[in-house]
Amino acid sequence: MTDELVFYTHPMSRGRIARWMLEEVGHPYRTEIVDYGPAMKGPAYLAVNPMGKVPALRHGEATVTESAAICAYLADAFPEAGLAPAAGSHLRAPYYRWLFFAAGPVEAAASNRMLGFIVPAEREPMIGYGRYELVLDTLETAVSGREYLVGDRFSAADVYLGSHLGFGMQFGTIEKRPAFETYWRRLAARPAAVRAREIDEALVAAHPVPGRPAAAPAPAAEEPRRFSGPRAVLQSDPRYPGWVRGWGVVHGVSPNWTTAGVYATRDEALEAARKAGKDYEVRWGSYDERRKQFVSGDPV
Ligand SMILES: N[C@@H](CCC(=O)N[C@@H](CS)C(=O)NCC(=O)O)C(=O)O
Repeated sequence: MTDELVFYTHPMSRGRIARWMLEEVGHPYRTEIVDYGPAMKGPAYLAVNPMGKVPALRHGEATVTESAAICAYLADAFPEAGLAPAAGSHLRAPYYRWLFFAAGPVEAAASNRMLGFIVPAEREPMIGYGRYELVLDTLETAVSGREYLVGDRFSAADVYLGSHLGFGMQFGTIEKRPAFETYWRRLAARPAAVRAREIDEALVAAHPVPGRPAAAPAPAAEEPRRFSGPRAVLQSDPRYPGWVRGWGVVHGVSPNWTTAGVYATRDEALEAARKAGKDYEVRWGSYDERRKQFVSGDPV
């Protein structure tokens, strides 16, 4: 058995976090793309990760799953990359703290936010993350006025927590705050981050997400439909004309919106919004990569 690194991933997944970490480490690795659907849920891949989820990493006889664990494992397995403070040093305190904070409270708060779930105030004491705003305020304190989370060096904690901030702001699950944007801009410009992004972007077309074929019929021009009540926002993806990234519910008049990460045709998404049984206003527009914003001519 060699100590080959085998990286199981999909270009549209949290595997992007692990790919960035692999690129930071700089050790050669072999990528196995696992497509959503039967390949990810079949016996061959379930033997690697019984969750049937990506990413996963094999290193010789060792297997590690969970993006945060993969980042931490790689930092320890390749100490020459300098991506973790020395074992036993006091800097392990912030290192573990922010890695675990991102994998636990941040991930849960952002996921619930995406689904429109708000923790009732009386339940906050028993929910690990308490309240979404509390998590964001804590993150803001962590990244404000400093370059990196741990001492004055970039580490695996920046890869993992930074990814949550970056992807979260991109998909609308983490609200944009100046401190997050400053921190993320610096991280996203790192050569390894750029390389990782380019590798995955190049793989997207050949590995579509289920329910979202590579070529979909172009949508007919449609007037935005107006309803009262919470808003469902449809976000189109320029790479897949005619298909929407998902639909989400925005309560009240808010510039923030959420997506459910479900891929569907526009009509399916409209139908799903209708079936939700409430009144919805549906905005149809596009996602401006450059400005990272939903663009719609339709006034809210
Ligand atoms: N906690 C895991 C989450 C992994 C995960 O949910 N991966 C998604 C893609 S981002 C997946 O593989 N979904 C496929 C499925 O569940 O069928 C991690 O951080 O690695």
